[in-house]
Amino acid sequence: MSFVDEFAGRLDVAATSRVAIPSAGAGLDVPTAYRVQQAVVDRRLSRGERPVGLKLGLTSRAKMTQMGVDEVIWGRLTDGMRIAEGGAVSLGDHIHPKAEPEVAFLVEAGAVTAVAPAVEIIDSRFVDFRFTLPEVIADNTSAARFVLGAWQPVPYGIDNLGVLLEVDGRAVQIGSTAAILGDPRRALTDAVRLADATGVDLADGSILLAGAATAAVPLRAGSDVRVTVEKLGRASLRVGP
Ligand code: 0L1
Ligand code: MG
Repeated sequence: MSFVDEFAGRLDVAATSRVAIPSAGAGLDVPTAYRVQQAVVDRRLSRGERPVGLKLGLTSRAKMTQMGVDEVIWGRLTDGMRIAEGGAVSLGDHIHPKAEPEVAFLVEAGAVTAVAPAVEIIDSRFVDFRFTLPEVIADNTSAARFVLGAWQPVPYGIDNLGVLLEVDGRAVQIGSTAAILGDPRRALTDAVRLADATGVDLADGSILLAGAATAAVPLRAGSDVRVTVEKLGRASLRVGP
């Protein structure tokens, strides 16, 4: 078995068995990491999931500095990751999930045609979210689940909208869409460039999660999580056991 298949298999087992694996530290390069990511996602597709889009990660200056990089990273979304607006996510289906507030774009013919508030659930398959940059790329950028609020026309001034993450009605993170690459519309430019460079199809109707506007917050069973983005509305989910 090749290194790529073996590593993808370990990440897949970690996700399905909910047992995190330790970081191996240095040794993996970024191009190989994206091949592992593809192999991880292929395993999901072979179980019947469908690709529905892309997500960007490390889009805030704070996270880039923390990881010592100046490029965003990207992962793939499938229909199996999507939770309906107001739906439930089970804590027991994950390792140590966290919620972060995002905006999502609907991409048609290479352009953004609508935008929605979103909650992304990230769940690293590495112990304690400790990984190298290539490892988190291999791990599909910690992608686990996402919820989209209602699609809206792209409002004027989307580069500086207030973002609120609430748990049980209490504000736990407050930020601005400006934290997403300085302007979340840059997510499209970056995603198109990355898709072109790697041959990934950003098909009509693709969802693009543009990146987090604040730090991520650990999920607790029994809580309600809500993201509100000024002018865009809300996306919410319940956390079950
Ligand atoms: O969506 C994200 O920004 C996550 C990128 C990976 C880093 C992490 O797991 O915090
Ligand atoms: Mg994210």
